[in-house]
Amino acid sequence: MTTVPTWELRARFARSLSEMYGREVPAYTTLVEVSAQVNRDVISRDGTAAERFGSIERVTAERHGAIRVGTPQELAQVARVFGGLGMHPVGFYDLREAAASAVPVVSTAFRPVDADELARNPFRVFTSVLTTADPRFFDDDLRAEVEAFLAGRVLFGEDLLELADRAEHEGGLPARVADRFLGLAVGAFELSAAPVDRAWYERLERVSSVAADIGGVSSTHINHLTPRVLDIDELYRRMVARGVTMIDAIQGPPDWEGPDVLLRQTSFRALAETRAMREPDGSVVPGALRVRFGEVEARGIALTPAGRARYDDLLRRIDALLAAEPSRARADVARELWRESWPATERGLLAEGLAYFTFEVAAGHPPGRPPVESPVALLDGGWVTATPIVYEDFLPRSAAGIFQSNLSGEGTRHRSRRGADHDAAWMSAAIGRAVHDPFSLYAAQQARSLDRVAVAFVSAGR
Ligand code: OOG
Ligand code: NI
Repeated sequence: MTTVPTWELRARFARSLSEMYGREVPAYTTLVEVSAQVNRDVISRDGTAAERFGSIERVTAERHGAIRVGTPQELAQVARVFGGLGMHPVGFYDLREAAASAVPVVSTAFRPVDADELARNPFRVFTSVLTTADPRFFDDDLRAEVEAFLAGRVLFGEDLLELADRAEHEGGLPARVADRFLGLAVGAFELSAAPVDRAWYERLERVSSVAADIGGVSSTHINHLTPRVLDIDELYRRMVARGVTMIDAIQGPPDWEGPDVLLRQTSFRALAETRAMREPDGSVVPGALRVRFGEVEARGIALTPAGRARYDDLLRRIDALLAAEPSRARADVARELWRESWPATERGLLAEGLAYFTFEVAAGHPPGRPPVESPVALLDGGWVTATPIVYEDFLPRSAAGIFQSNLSGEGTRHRSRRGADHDAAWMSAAIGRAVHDPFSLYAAQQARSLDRVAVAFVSAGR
């Protein structure tokens, strides 16, 4: 029997999830259609330059999802499911202080880490876990009640987890077993028809609607699925023209003439969905919850720690300028500052050590061996080509914006209490697997390419 390799399991999982989510949230299908149109138009406008950050096949198939779980145990189980799909935890995001409203979660993203695997299918899932141990959100009594509720539910059955482990150990699954694994995996993220206990849900909602979405129900569900688009400003205009109410801005770096860096995202709230509600008297009545939404993103070059520090500093300066002159449009202020402080070319980013690239020996390079070593000197001398490494991760501030646009009320956060210490090490221990540092992954990819270049020049005896 033929084996379905890991990357194909992941690609099929992303496709089935997309079909399921399209049935559940029809506005998602519209978003995917408009994104595909924009991508086709950009390709015919810009030709191969449009594929600088990934082939059109990759970009068209590319999605990220978001899910939320309640406990470290559930997180460890999710990690097993994603492990079977070749997706590993990368990065730590602390959203507890990042938004104006209360968001009691910390997060990581599960994604492929090897360049080849990313090129085959880059599916990633932003995964958050409820911080029940954080006294700023939960007092001792509520914490005990939430934890007891969560301990009593099963999100992922034993058979699903065993198949995931097998897929991980064997690097794939036999075809028929693969169908079963993917069916169970997609099913685990489907919106449940089970009645929601209204009183319990509303109690958690007073802490945060994110707490209610996670701990107020007996299953998990995909919260959103995000396609990738090559021109997000054009996408935004087309969605508005179709009458979709978008959030009032595109988050992340501004629209400008230089190279795209990191990640730009925008979103809209999906419609309320019918959910059965169990009332305190035991009766079940139709109700509605509005918890999901549509999001779309454009991706650019991955930044080095120095590049990221400059980016974060620019955001602070934009905030300060806007605080001083609130009547100005954020996008204009951002573009102006950007032009002053950000290199306008990929070469500029490389020369200032702000972004990551992969290097290859250039066709028609000068004879002999390069007399220089620095990547930018190799590039300038015509020895190598430099291709940007795409940013594969998330931005805490944009993530907080997404959560924020999804919240129905402020919630409550006791700022006077000390928060629970949750960091990347806590996350690794909870998951039972090391959480990768995104910068190290990009740096290693760049370093490997430089090694290959060095070996090529030496072994050619040049
Ligand atoms: C996740 C929000 C973060 C993104 O794209 O930054 C996110 C959530 O709402 O659960 O998906
Ligand atoms: Ni998202």
